[in-house]
Amino acid sequence: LNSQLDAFDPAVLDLARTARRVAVLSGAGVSAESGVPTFRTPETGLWSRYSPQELATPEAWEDDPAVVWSWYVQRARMVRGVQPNAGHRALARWAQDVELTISTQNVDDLHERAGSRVLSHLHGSLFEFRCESCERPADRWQIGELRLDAPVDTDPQPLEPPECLECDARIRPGVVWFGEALPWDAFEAAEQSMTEADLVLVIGTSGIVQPAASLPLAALGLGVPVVEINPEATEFSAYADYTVRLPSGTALPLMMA
Ligand code: BJW
Repeated sequence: LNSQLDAFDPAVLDLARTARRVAVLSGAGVSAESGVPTFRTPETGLWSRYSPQELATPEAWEDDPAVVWSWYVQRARMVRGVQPNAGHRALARWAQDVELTISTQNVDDLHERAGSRVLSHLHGSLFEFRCESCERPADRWQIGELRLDAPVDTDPQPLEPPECLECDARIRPGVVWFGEALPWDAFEAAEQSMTEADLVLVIGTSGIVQPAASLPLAALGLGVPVVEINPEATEFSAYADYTVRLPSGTALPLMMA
């Protein structure tokens, strides 16, 4: 425990003790200890010829919708099969004592399942599907057919996306792909939470993907202290006031102890 506490600048522990309004920006790293691969982990199996960065694009969807659709169905199943970790749980506990907002780039629901209310899902959700043309949410039975509660298929076959009952276009995953706009309300709410906070935590994100990665800059500009929690150095490290080089499942419970 002592060696883990050595990873903290004492000022970080002071900030955590005294903060009243905490704004969190989380990324894939916060779910890594639950067993969810981060975005920069290479793909295997049916998807091995792509990287996740290539699959999460409108181009991949146009080229091979069945491959992209199957990837999202299996990822939704995979997330259903794992549990929130100590980092997610620590944030949910902390929100009982301070005003804490979570803006996440993650499309999983592990913050919610740990008991947090998420202010912004900046990149959408694995569990929302809509028509690519008329934007009508997919019908309940269509989602039921996907059997998202089933175990991950170890040898998945490409699966054609269902059709919209309204306009016959394809149903697509409710996530934000590269080149697509983020949901404006979610982005604005996240930005406001950063500027109104007295402590910002940037947890488990590589800080590469814009515009989400710029959100903490709004806080920095106002002199709000920003702490990065990530075992590795990132694009964001140079800007952070403090860095905690530990996995979030270790760091967050210690910060709240
Ligand atoms: C741990 C840990 C542990 C490990 N504890 N930590 C050039 C310059 C600037 C911008 C651009 C550019 N060229 C293109 C752009 C724009 C582009 C972009 O930013 N590209 C970059 C790659 C350069 N951005 C966009 O296209 C965005 N849209 C946009 O700009 O729209 C403009 C527009 C305006 C108006 C109209 C129309 C358009 C959209 C971005 C959408 C991103 N979507 C994805 C996919 C979501 C769906 C899905 O999941 O499939 O979101 S991409 C992917 O990256 C996903 C993630 O949310 C996002 C961020 O990744 P994250 O969370 O940081 O994960 P990793 O894997 O990168 O990092 C994990 C970290 O965890 C690492 O640091 C580890 O060390 C750490 N870690 N274990 C704590 N235990």
